[in-house]
Amino acid sequence: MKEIVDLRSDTVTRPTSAMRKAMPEAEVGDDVFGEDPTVNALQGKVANLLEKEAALFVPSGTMANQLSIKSHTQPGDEVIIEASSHPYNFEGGAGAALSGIQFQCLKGVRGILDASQIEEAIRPADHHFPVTKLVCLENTHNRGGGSIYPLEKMAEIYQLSKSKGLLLHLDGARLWNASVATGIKPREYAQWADSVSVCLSKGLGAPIGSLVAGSKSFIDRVHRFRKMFGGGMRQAGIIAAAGIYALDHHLERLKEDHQNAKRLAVGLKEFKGISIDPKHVETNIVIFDVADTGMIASQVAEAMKKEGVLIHAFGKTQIRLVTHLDVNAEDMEKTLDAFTKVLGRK
Ligand code: TLP
Repeated sequence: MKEIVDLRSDTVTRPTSAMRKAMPEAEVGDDVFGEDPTVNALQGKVANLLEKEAALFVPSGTMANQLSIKSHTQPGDEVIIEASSHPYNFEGGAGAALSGIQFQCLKGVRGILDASQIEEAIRPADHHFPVTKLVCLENTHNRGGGSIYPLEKMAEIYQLSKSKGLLLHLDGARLWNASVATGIKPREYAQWADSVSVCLSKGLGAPIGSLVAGSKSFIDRVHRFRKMFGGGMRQAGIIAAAGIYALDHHLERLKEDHQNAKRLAVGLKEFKGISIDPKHVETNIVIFDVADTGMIASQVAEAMKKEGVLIHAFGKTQIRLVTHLDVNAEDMEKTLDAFTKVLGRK
């Protein structure tokens, strides 16, 4: 039987056997009482990596982002965010439903905003307007094609936010990828945010889990809302152990995912009708347009599936490929061969 190459997301990875072995051995306790030593160790480790006072383990990246938004805002506040960002587009409308905030969306370049755009968007102190309270950034930017926020841009936006009395939340679901690609430490990025969410279940290959990090008083609020949203877990050390294993063993190897993504981008550039610029592929996400191939994205995805390669159709003409722990260099060649069958060469 043909091995399937699954490039739909880096969330599809299965825990390695070494990771699975680390899980049943974990020391556990009731984390709602704060008594799970493995959860506490993971929270300490992530707080330390991000150089924040505290961190809290939560089930998902969505919950990490939404608890952060909830903890930073009041209903009716406005949150400035990039138009193709994850919290605005892919979290089920939670910002409005759970926090009663409204987003003001700004268009970035591959998801990256400039401080000047944000400055212009901040509402004046006039009772007609919502209160601008929070800025959300995403690094790497998913819909931006895994683009990396330049550190100096984050610093500028943070300094602007402080000067205007705003808070800044960073969706760092793939901050690990940005860090490995640039050599800039996660804490160097995190210094330019009041709160940071990070995921263990994307490139790092853990089955479950994200964390929110920030000041002690902020995390205390997040903790209260985690309880309220039903995200308090009990003997969660079983899954936290997988996260600790992932941070210890799967960080540096993200480089391989980036090389594999680059290989795909360079290979795809050769195809007729595909528009892609390999220099825009900075980490593990490859997004390209198939408008000029004569096929729409869902047809390409369907035809690729028949060749044993799963890909994600993003809208009518865009396709996303994501590299991860469960695919290797050989799979990239198989993928390019499958594209040759489906699309034909230039
Ligand atoms: N992204 C998923 C899908 O939801 C699109 C994916 O396959 O990429 N922030 C960012 C930047 C994300 O990419 C994701 C997941 C999340 C937050 C949410 O994480 P989860 O899925 O754990 O709630």
